[in-house]
Amino acid sequence: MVTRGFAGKAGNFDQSMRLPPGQHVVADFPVLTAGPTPRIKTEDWSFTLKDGIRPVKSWNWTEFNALPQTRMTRDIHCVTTWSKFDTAWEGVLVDDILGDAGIEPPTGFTFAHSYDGYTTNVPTADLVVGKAMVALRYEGKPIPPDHGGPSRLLVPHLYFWKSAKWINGLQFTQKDELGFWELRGYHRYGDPWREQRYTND
Ligand SMILES: Nc1nc2c(c(=O)[nH]1)N[C@H]1C(S)=C(S)[C@@H](COP(=O)(O)O)O[C@H]1N2
Ligand SMILES: [Mo]
Repeated sequence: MVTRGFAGKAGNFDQSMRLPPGQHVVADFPVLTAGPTPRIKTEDWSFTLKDGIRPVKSWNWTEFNALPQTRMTRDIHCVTTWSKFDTAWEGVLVDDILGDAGIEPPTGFTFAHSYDGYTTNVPTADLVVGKAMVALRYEGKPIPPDHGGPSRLLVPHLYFWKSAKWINGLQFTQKDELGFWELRGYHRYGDPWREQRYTND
């Protein structure tokens, strides 16, 4: 009887293990953007890696798409309390961007920049060793503009505001600079498992 009961609840058990505190699962994919959706044509797109104010390397769309492409299927967690399981992305690991630029990460912090002026700060260690990518495709297709296409950062182990949509660059910084939401009361790190929603959580 114990065995049967346990087996019957296996699905729920799996779900609760994957759901951070204070979150609920959604089947749809909500859009959350601070301003209007920018429309960036891939022929106008570029991505720049900077160390402080010094540009290290830039790629156009064709060059960036020629970098090694990696698939990542991950659960994502928005600070507004929705979580979505098994989102499937494809793009370029931050490791492979650094590798193509021929550098090791020079500083402890990274600032992500986007076409809409959005920024977010992430410790560099949270972007490397396969943890994060610049995604170019979602569920096998180009990322829809509302969800950040042509390119978005994907840092799935942190709250989803860290996954900057319409990303056009990563910048290594000496200090942990605060980004758009981090300046407006959200946590500087944003670990969903520790419920780091607001500045002092
Ligand atoms: N450039 C940019 N990136 C952004 C945002 C934004 O307003 N601009 N919103 C963030 C927030 S608060 C969340 S929750 C997610 C939402 O991504 P989605 O619209 O694909 O669900 O994108 C994040 N990335
Ligand atoms: Mo958000």
